Amino acid sequence: MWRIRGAGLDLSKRPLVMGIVNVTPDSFSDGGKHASPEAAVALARRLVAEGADVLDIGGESTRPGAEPVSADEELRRILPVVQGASRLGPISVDTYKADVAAKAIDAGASIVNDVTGLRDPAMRRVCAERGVGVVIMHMKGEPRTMQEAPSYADVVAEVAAFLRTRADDAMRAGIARDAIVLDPGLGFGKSPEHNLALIRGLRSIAECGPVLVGVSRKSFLGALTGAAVHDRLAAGLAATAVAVQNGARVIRTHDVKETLQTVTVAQALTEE
Ligand code: HH2
Repeated sequence: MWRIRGAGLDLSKRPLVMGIVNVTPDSFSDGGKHASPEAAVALARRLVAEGADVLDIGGESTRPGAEPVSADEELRRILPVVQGASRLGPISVDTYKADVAAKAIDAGASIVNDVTGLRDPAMRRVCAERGVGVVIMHMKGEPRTMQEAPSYADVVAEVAAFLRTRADDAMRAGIARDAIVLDPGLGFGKSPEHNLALIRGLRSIAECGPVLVGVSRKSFLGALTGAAVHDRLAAGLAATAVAVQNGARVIRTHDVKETLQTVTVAQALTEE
């Protein structure tokens, strides 16, 4: 079970599908499409109807090269959507700002998805006090510059060590072990080859705790296939199937219906 604020999400039957709701003008694949609260809540409703187990609501793009936005602006974007979507199912808030997380939790979120891996002690405190679930993600550098020649001696070992350290810090701050999900952060300070190595080597990260991956529409899929951003669904589903075989327990995606079919079949074909 993934413990999320007094409730639990069952990670044992099949991998969970986390549907992406980007309330941003500039996300890399869907920027501006759901920027009004009404459009974002309508998307949330559609993703739940398609079978999303969790919704991940974000108000700041973290695509390569993105500039940060203020906490006030992020809250203005997401709060009405968190409020409007919270009766649909469990809500995750995609933020690295402690203030934003606290207000989103008050508005109904029960998971904090932090692309900086709970680096900020204030964020660890907020998550511990409120008993929310957390996603601890690996990122090398920061979005503005992270894709400028990322390098690792052994990407899988380094990402696993980072996630283990950050999970230990989180537990020292009072976050329960079973509230924590780990994410290698595909596309965050990684070359196409680094992303492939991480999916191939996911087993060794899964030994540290339940793993979430986000491959949806990402550029390493384009680097492999030549497909443009809106034409990467099949490529992403192939990567999803292998990630599930290698132990992924949560898949973050824009395309819920297709991803749910993929994880269901991949799970059925995976020997435990
Ligand atoms: N990827 C993105 C954003 N948040 N969170 C986690 N835990 N894992 C990911 O792989 C991840 C994430 C980037 O994708 P998207 O939200 O579609 O784009 P943008 O950051 O441009 O809004």
